[in-house]
Amino acid sequence: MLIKPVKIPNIGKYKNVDVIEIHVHPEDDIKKDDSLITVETDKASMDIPSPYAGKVIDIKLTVGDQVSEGDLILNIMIKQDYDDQTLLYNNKKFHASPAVRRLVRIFSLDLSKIIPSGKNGRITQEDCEKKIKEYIQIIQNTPLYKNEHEASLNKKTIIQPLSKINKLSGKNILFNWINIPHVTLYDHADITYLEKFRENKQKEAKRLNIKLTPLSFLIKTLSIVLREFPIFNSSLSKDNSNIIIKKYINIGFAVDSPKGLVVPVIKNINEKGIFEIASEIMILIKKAHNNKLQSNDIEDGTFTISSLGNLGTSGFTPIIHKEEAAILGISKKEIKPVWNGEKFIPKCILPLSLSTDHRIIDGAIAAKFLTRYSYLLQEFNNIILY
Ligand code: CAO
Repeated sequence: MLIKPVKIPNIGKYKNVDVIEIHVHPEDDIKKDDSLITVETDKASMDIPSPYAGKVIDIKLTVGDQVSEGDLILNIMIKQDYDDQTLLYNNKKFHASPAVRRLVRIFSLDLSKIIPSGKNGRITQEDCEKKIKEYIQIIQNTPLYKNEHEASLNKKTIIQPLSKINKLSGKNILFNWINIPHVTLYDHADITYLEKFRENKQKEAKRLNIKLTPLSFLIKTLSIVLREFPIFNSSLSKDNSNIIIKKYINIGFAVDSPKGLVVPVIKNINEKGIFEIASEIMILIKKAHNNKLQSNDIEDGTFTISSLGNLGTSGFTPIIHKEEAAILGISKKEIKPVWNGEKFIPKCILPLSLSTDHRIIDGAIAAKFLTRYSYLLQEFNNIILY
């Protein structure tokens, strides 16, 4: 799929004409030449047709706006097959290696728009990456609303600057969302025993000054499954031609800090016990809340866990971090009736969601990973065996 802007075409000598009707809505599937809007000049009204078939993403105009040639009407998601036909035709004319052509296919790039820097006009991987970065920049710099500053002056809206962390994490999140093909699987785990065990250890934790939440148990169990499924503890090489499997297990955990989302990392989990992990979690959360995280605290993660369980939610799609292959989302545990073959019994159920990079991990292995994780959480008393 490719997102394309649709702009006001050449409308002759007219400028600043009124938009009097909008015929489409976000999410509409439209055909090429369907009417998008009607504009009115002092002489006549005219319909502006869609140059593409596809799905409307968002509409950038409202009735009453004045528009001229080149103004943005809406963004449209073009159907892959339509896109492929036009791009394939264009792209055949240019020199590029199979690896570069693969990248071009993944991102639906138009080679005619890329300036070649290779020998004899060859388009290199770096040329493609430069173009992708340009597109990301354009998306980031496109204002949400055409008249956003005017609206603010009229006190209809409030403009609130993003924090430094929001800006930085937003940039990374956008990059990861665009560049990594995500697949998310949902499951749940029966953590009744684990929660009883945790409850029994609270006295000891208190004595050690440790806050013992489910997170350290979830991280410890995760490290065992990562050892069993090393592909989940990997990343793609820069040229996308190799999988780099890491022998160390460093798990990052998302923290909702007052300045925005940060992800400190606990290193070498396999060498640590649950109290030690819980203690590190406390230290890193404190640093995150006081804006004191050092680069060493947030570097070298191999897998991330994002827990919204303390806040609620029954499921969500976590976004994979750059240089990782998957991410685990945790939602709110709940006591639910579970049928044991004879009667319903109350069980503590924890919802899980796992997003994987489909280039590295397909749905089948993701399902095995998640099922195994759920099993180990349920049979937490056996964890010492692995
Ligand atoms: N279900 C229900 N309750 C849960 C839970 C779950 N899955 N996980 C934790 N809780 C409970 C804890 O047990 C604790 O209860 P008590 O105080 O009674 O013991 C309470 O929620 C608060 O826990 P906490 O927040 O102090 O600690 P934590 O280890 O559960 O979580 C952290 C730490 C950093 C993950 C969390 O504070 C946080 O910031 N979460 C948000 C992460 C986030 O924003 N992710 C989204 C990324 S995508 O935008």
